[in-house]
Order: sequence, then structure tokens, then C-alpha cells
Amino acid sequence: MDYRTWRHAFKLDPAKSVTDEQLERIAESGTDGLIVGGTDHVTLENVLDLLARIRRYSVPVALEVSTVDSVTPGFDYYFIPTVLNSTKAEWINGIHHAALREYGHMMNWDEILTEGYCIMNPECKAAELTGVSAIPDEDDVIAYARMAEHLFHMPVFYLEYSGTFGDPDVVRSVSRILESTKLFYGGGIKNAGQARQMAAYAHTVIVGNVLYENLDAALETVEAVKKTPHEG
Ligand code: 1GP
Repeated sequence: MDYRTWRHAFKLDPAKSVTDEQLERIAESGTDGLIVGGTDHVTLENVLDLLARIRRYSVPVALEVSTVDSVTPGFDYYFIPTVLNSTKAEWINGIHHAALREYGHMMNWDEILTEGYCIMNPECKAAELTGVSAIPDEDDVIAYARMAEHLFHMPVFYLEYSGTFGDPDVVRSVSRILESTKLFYGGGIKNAGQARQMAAYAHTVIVGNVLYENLDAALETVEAVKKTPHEG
């Protein structure tokens, strides 16, 4: 299933453990896709292990690349984040350039896409790593969304509230100005109600940490998102 039609995705952290039984429930939950990605301790070994276990199921799977060393063939998609509000060039184009120098000649561009990230929670690990210290206000976010869509022609704009539930008004404002770039929302969704709120505005709602805290609640977000009409 084409990522552009995903309404719901789970993000699995290769550095965290899930049992086979839990993984089966996640993969067969009806979610549209699984995204393998994390900030710390992502290694080729733990990515390969998770990929092999996910491949027992038919759900599409994307690797969200955070380190070049952990990239391996076998995923349906490779999501390449570039942090639009980072203050460190390495997270905007630096690591990307190093990766393309090394592997550019052998990349399958059909399965690779760029996510224009806007990090909204300065407390999260990704913010610390990428040098995001100020929270963008709504006008900032709109400008980043327009930058992603109209200046850089990115297929995805990712509003990343990782670990904290975002402001639905900001998500709505962004959804209103995006035309063809897809809006991914991720951050702090812990139950069906929160998933529903963001599903009204985001094309794709991404649920991460609650998988490891309350699997039953996480699984309920799938139906909640799918039953919510997108207002865009
Ligand atoms: C993290 O956007 C995802 O990159 C999901 O966030 O872990 O807070 O659900 P949570």
C-alpha cells in the first residue's frame, strides 16, 4: 500500500524490545504501515532483527534512517528525515551528503523519500541531537510547511511533537495550507481520543511510545484514526 494513502502508522524503535506475540498484534492491527526508527542505539543488528520479524506479516514497512550504518535492503520504503528547524547543518543536509557520496550510485530512488521535519518539542531527544532549542510558533510552522512543499518539493511534512501531545489548532492550520505534500503527525498519542483529534487534520497519524507502555491503548488508535474523516 502506497505510503501516500497511509492514515495510520506505528513507529517501532529497534532499540526497544517487543515479544513475538506483541509484534503479531501490532503487525495485524490493521495499521497501514510500520516505521522502524529511533534516535538512540539504532544499530544494523537491531534493525535487521526487527525487519526479519516484521517480514512474517504482510504490512508495509519503512526504515526511517537515522544512521547510515544501520541501512539495509529489504524495506518497502526509506524515509529520510531532514530537520527544517535544526540549527546544525549535519541534520539538514550533512549526513545526507555523506551517505550519497558513499551509496548514491546504488540507491533505488523509487523507494526513497524525504520527510521535512519540524520538531515541536524542545525536550525530546531528537531536538537535543539536532540543536532545536526554540519552539516554532504557528507562523513559523506554516513557513516551514510552505518551505517543504513549495521551495523543496518534499513529499512529506512531519510535525514532530515526539513524547508530547501537540496543538490540534497548529496541525489544522498546516493541513489547510498544504496542497500535495502529505502531513505526518507524531507525538504523545496515548489513546483513541487523541488519535481521532489529529486524524481529522493529518494525512498520517504516527503512534510510537505508547506501544511500549500500553499496547491495548495503542492498538485502539488504529480504528480511531481510520474511522475519522480527514478534513483536508
Ligand atoms: C516519534 O512521532 C513519533 O518520532 C511518535 O511519537 O513516540 O510520542 O508517540 P510518540
